Amino acid sequence: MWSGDDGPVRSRTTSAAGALAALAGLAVGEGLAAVLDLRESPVLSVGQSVIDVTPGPVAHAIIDAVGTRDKPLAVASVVLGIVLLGALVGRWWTSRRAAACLLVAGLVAAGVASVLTRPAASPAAVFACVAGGVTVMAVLELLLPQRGRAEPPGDGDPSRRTFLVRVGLVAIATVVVGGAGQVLGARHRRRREIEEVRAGLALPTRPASAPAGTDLGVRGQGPWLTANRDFYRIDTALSPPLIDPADWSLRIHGMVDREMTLTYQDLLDRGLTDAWITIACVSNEVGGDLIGNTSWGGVPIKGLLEEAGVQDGADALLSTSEDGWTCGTPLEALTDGRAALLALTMNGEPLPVPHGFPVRQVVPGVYGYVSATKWVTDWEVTRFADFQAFWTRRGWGERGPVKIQSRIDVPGSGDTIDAGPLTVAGVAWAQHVGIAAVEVRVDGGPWRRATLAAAPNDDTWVQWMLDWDADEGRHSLEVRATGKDGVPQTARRAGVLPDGATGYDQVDVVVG
Ligand SMILES: Nc1nc2c(c(=O)[nH]1)N[C@H]1C(S)=C(S)[C@@H](COP(=O)(O)O)O[C@H]1N2
Ligand SMILES: [Mo]
Repeated sequence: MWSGDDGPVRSRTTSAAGALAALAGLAVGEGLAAVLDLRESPVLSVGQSVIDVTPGPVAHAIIDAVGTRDKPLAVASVVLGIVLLGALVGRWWTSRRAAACLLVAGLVAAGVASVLTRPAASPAAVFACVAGGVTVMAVLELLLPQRGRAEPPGDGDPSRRTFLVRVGLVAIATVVVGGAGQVLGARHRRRREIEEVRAGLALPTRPASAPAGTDLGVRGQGPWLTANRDFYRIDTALSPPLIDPADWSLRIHGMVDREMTLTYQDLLDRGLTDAWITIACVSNEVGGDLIGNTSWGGVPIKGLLEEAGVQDGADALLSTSEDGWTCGTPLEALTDGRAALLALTMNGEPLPVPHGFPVRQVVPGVYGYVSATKWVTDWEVTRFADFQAFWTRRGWGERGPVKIQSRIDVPGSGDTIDAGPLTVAGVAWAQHVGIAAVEVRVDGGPWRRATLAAAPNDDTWVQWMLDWDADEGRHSLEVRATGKDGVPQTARRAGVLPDGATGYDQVDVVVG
């Protein structure tokens, strides 16, 4: 039985109708975005705005908790938020129509504000938001028409059957429109096109195998050479920019003698240099896996800056990606002779789309957020005093040099292992300084020196291993590294904010 306008059954019905109307509105907005070839749908755009306005520490806590699932989470939260607000609109629809309409208008306004402030703003995106809002109201008008208080529909009431039929029809239409948008979506078509262009590129490199002696091959330890598909991915892009190399260019300007614009072919004409480089994220906790090592192929940044002619007084390169992310890199790290690359390839393949296709930066010795701009399209030679980049504005350190770190991979934390001989193994890194030694201690005892694997240069991580005769009981293993500059890793524990975590990685095991 329906129990009158304000009863619990009625309010459950109106909430459900509102939620369905919100889903229908989303389907129409997203479907239109797909059909109109929008770079970013309203939901992606709002999700992206949420990511952009999230304060640094909160963003970090979220990445920490959910890892690289932060993107689906952002989208899911936006959808859930809209559905919940839709339920409220539904509840108000018959009793407080003005408030309900205001709430819908507010949601549309938030969507419009978001799509208009994105770098890929377009009037068509405004249209998609408005159409979504109109759909919400149209569906509610269909499902919850104003009716006289004298005639509440009962269970066998024809108006209830009509209601249910309409709910069913709207639900089917929502799924069809939403699904069609996904399948026919221009973005998906575009992604396929770009993947084809990428697959068709014949670049003068091939996948390399790990140099002899770099991989100790200890069971349970990850490989020295990280496969592209296993490489960590961190960026603020909800959907990666899709750029055809034929359309790509890099503008170099600011404190330079000669402004330049480089095309993809211009880079290929200069010839590609290959370099083994380990890159790491500043958000990598002690013991964490936001780090990867591969062979990058590209044009040395130093030579390009020399061509442009850096003027006196400049100390920073402000790089911007096609989707508006910014990053400031110390000019020193780009010109002191280290293998700082404008990279086109990753492990012998054109860069995968999520890793910056067609062109990104890779700089050994500084964290990704101050150096590794993916989908890069603009370089301004400037001064740190004159700008703040995406993450520095959110409280992260200005220059971001990588801190020396070491990690125990085998055994794993909490493992139960058999008593007897065992190989403890892991990795250590201090890019552009190099690792001189790695030591391990058990239960706070004396430090014992581990065996180091080979490394082709000082810009990659180094695998290490140590034999341990484990006796029964609970044990705690710790590791520390010393750089080739003689400086040991600090024991002092620090979190990742503002410029990278410190402290020893520790693994507790039960030997039984
Ligand atoms: N355009 C763009 N480039 C970016 C980022 C980003 O958010 N947008 N994130 C940076 C950060 S924080 C890191 S750690 C590296 C990660 O590179 P990867 O995803 O290829 O591992 O990319 C850097 N380049
Ligand atoms: Mo990062």
